[in-house]
Amino acid sequence: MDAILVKISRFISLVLRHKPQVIGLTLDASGWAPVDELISGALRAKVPLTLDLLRQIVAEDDKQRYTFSEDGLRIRASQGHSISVALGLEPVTPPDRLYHGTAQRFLNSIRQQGLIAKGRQYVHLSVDEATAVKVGRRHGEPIVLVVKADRMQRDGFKFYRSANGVWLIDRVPVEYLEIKDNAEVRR
Ligand code: HQG
Repeated sequence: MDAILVKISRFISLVLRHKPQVIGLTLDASGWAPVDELISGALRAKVPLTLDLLRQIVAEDDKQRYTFSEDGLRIRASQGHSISVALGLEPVTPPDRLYHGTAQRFLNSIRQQGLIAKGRQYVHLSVDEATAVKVGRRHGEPIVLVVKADRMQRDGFKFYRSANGVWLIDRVPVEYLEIKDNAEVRR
């Protein structure tokens, strides 16, 4: 995706996940925003957004972060919110193992508290280790934690999967985590 589109996409992510108020937008309870209001708000903020560009961003975004409503009149982020939205996801059975990428420097705290959502609504997990390494690298020297999702599910924890395939859960207590040897991650 062009640099300009990436920049606009970052702005849309800020608005739809974290701060709709920066362009005077209000999301509904499920996180949807009217497309025309998103575009007019972006233009007021000097972000050169058009309907065509928005369609291109939604279609080409590397993580498929955004979804249009069926009628195409509304848009929302599929996951990643810090503001509270009801995505309307049903609990689903996870694969036996899921992965969470984090930074080495958080390990001591994670050993004490398990994984918590911090600024976001959910803890984010992936089905593959490669994705987890990338996610962890955003924060520093990456390390991948294995989540014993089968045991968690048996113990009554609810797992959700976003429209773009990210696994979401409220928290992961430390007894369900395996901390893998970091040498494997660096290979
Ligand atoms: C860590 C990106 C200390 C957690 C990615 C993570 C993802 C703790 C950081 C999505 C902790 C939160 C989410 C504890 C968790 N003590 N640190 N007890 N529990 N942490 O960015 O998972 O590009 O909110 O390990 O690809 O890194 O934005 O979460 O390192 O899917 O679409 O606290 O964001 O997607 O960081 O990333 P984040 P995340 P986008």
